[in-house]
Amino acid sequence: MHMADTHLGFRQYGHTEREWDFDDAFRWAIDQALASQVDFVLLAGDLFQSGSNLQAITFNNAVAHLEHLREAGIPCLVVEGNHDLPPYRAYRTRFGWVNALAEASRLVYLLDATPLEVGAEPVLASDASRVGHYAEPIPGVPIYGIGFNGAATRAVLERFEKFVSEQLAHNPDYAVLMMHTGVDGRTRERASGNISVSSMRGLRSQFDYVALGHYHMKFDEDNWLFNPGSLELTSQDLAHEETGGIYLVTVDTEAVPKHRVEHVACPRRSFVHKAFSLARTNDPDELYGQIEEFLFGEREKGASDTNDKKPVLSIVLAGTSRFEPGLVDTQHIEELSRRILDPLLCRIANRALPPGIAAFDEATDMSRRDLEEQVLEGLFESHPDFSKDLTHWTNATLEIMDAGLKQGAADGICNILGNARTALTG
Ligand SMILES: [Mn+2]
Repeated sequence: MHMADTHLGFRQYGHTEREWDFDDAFRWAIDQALASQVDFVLLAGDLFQSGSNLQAITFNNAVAHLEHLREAGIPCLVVEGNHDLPPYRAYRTRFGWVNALAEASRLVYLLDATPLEVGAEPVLASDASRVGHYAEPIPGVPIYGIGFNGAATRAVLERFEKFVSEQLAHNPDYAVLMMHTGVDGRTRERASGNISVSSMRGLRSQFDYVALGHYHMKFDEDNWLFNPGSLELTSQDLAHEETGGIYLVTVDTEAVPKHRVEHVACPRRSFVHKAFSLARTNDPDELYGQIEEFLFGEREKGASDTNDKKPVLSIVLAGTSRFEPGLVDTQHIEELSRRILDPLLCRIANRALPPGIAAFDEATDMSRRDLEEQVLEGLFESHPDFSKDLTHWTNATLEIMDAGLKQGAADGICNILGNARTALTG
């Protein structure tokens, strides 16, 4: 089983219940490992939300949950993520939380093998010493790890490739490389610490499975690179992505391909998010009506949900308002929300701009989606052919953008446009 980014101790929005959600998700993943009787677990970094400010109870819960794996004789192999780093890391010691859990026999900690001098033998982690450069939970199946290396990632990978070509001359039955790193092209930001799939090519013949962590959305590449996604939702911005979870991997070295990989989504608290544009609303009462209608719709949807956790609700007011946006009573919106949807918590952000202001400067904590919606609305609003069906064309454009990003064929995009036009003209 492969998981990553469990972020234990994340008190999202300052809410204790959210902290327990992350704990529940971790427990769920461990239960999956137990139920499937896996041979070993890979945890590709970011076990904790904050190694530099780790609470005793969070550490204690990790110890307790991991104990279930130990009792079942299932080793849990881990690399250190950027969130796991303890404070004072630079101060003479490399001992961190992951070491502490290895000392307590809860984890097997895989250190980067790359700093090794050429010719030096990598250290095999064993039951006696649960820290090493690689582990072999099953004879003939070596697992190597590379933790978070930030901007040095590319250089570390080059050294690792050299190390592998010199040291791994023997032919293992099945080999795994576990890494905590981002991959180019998976978010719009380009981070210096990312790897690109092409830069990994040299390792393709040496490793059968690359177990990634770091980015919180689920993705896989080439039946070779696997990123399970964070178990719980760490940011509203990722709510539209496929739900993160675990990979259950079945290996048959005689078969082609050698593995069968199944992703199981983690049952999560639901997030309900909606942006209302004040560009389309004449006064606060009309807005309250729209919100009420939306909340009733969500309540209906939630009724058929098997998840009994109350949702996290977020409502954003955006756009250039037709009236003074300060007239909106956010407390009233909160009361409506509590009465109709009864969420765990309700976040309301009024980012609407007063009439006549076309610019927006408060984009910092808007989701990308809201921002795009706002920009498109602004563009369509100023165009006589589109302004009367603003929402319609905004939605159609967002759909086309999505299709484009997913490398949709031109035909698919034409269909979306055709459908959008037919919907208006009948
Ligand atoms: Mn993470």
